[in-house]
Amino acid sequence: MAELKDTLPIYHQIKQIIREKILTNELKPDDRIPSEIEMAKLYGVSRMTVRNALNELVMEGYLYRVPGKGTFVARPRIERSFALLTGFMEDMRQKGLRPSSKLLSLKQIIPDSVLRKRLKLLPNEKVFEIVRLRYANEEPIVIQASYIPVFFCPGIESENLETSSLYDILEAKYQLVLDHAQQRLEATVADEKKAQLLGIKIGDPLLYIYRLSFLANGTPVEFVESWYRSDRYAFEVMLYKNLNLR
Ligand code: 16G
Repeated sequence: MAELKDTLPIYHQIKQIIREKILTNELKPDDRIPSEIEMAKLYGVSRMTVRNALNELVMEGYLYRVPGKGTFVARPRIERSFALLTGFMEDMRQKGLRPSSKLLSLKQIIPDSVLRKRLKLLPNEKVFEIVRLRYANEEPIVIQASYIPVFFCPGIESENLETSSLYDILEAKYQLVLDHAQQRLEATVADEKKAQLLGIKIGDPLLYIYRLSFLANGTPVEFVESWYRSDRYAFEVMLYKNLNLR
């Protein structure tokens, strides 16, 4: 029988043991963990106790269940720091993941009044609406809708937005160097369309993020709405007591 320390509730100790095995890579993504019965025997506890520990690990995103097959180790969330103004492809490459994108639509539209104000446009100035589904290692992670005034990037339709980074194109072809951005993050849930694109269930949690990016002189260039799978993506923010950044 495996050793348990007696200071913490038993289910909590079992949870810690499994969590540690995941964090130290002893248990790897998609490994099947022993069944409730096997673990109950191993630790000399009831099946209910094991189930409580596993339920919490599922809720915290460390494990996932496949009905009829068992409980498996989840892939770690992709963590992203807020501080740097980088694009999706660059972020993924830095993490050693393979980024790819599917262009869902690219068209010119007349922005509604909210978007027009955000991008400081005159009435009738059009924007490109670029909608992409973006993957890391072939797994869908985020749906992104970018809005950029047409006068900033005429002809962007002929660029390959599936294989190239939008930020790279803006910089290399249109000499638009983004300098800072305002970003907002909210919790939401997947509707039918988003669930289908992201390979999740309707009502599953999503991180909704919008970002308005500016040139160094304060001109807004791009407004983006993103819907991230919250089981696969996490954001981290560094906080300072004294802010001397600018
Ligand atoms: C990031 C940005 C998004 C930008 C995209 C460009 C967030 C929340 N969003 O995903 O605003 O449009 O990168 O990526 O970080 P790309 O240069 O790879 O096309």
